[in-house]
Amino acid sequence: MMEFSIITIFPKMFDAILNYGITKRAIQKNKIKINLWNPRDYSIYKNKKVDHKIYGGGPGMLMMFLPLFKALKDAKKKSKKKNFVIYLTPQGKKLHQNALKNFYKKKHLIFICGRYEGIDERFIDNQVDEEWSIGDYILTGGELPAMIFIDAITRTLPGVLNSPTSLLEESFYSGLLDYSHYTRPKIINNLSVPAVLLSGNHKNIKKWRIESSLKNTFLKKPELIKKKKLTVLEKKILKKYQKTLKK
Ligand code: 4FM
Repeated sequence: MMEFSIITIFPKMFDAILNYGITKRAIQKNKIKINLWNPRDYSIYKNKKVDHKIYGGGPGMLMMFLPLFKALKDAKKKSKKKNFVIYLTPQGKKLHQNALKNFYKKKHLIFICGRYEGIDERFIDNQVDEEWSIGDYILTGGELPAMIFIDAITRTLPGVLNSPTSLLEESFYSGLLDYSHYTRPKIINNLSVPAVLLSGNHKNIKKWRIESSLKNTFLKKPELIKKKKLTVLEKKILKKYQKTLKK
C-alpha cells in the first residue's frame, strides 16, 4: 500500500479522486491511502489565518510557515512509513511518464499545496525534499497538480488496473505514438473499421498497427521519428507509407 498525504486548505477538492474511477477503487482495494491535512486547523492566529503580506512589499499574500509546519508534523506522525515531501510549483522538475519511476518506490509521499502567491521560502528550504511541476503554466494552487501526481502514480501500481499495461508496452516508452483503436459497431455514420482488424489475421494486424503507429507519429509528432532509431521493419513500413503520400 502506498500512502499519500496532502497539506491543503481545500481538502474537499480531493473528492475528485477519492470518489471516482480507478483511484476510488485503488483506495477500496487498499492499494493506496489518502490522508488530508488542513493548515487552517493548525493556525494559532486570529480567525485561523494562514496567509500574510509579503516582507519588502509587493502585491498578494504568502502562506505562513507555522500552519504548514504543524500540519506537516501531524501528517508525518500519523504514519510509520518513511516519508518524502514534495512541493508543487511551476519552478519544480517537470513531471513526465519516465519520472514516475522516482515515486512508485516511495512508501509515503506528502504533497504541499500552496495557494495565494506562494509559501514562505524557509518552509521550502527546510521542510521540502523536492519541488515538482506538472507543466509550464501558472495555476491558482497546488491541489490539481497533487491530484495529477496521485492519479498518474496510482495507475502504475501493481494490481490497480484491470488490464495491466506493461510499462514497456506504453507508447511513451516505444518512442512513438500509439496505433489507432476501434470498437463496436463495425459501421457508424457510413464510417467503417479498417477491414484488417476484423480479419483475424494476427500477422497482418501486427503490421497494420506498426504502420498506424508510424503514421500517427509522422502526422502529429514528426520530431519523434527523427529522435527514434527505427527497426528494419519500421523503416520499410514508413517508406511504403510515405510513398502513398507523394502519389
Ligand atoms: C503554486 C499557486 C503554489 C500558488 C501555485 C502557490 C503548479 C504547476 C502551479 C500554482 N504546480 N505545477 N504548474 N502551482 O502552477 O505544479 Cl502558493
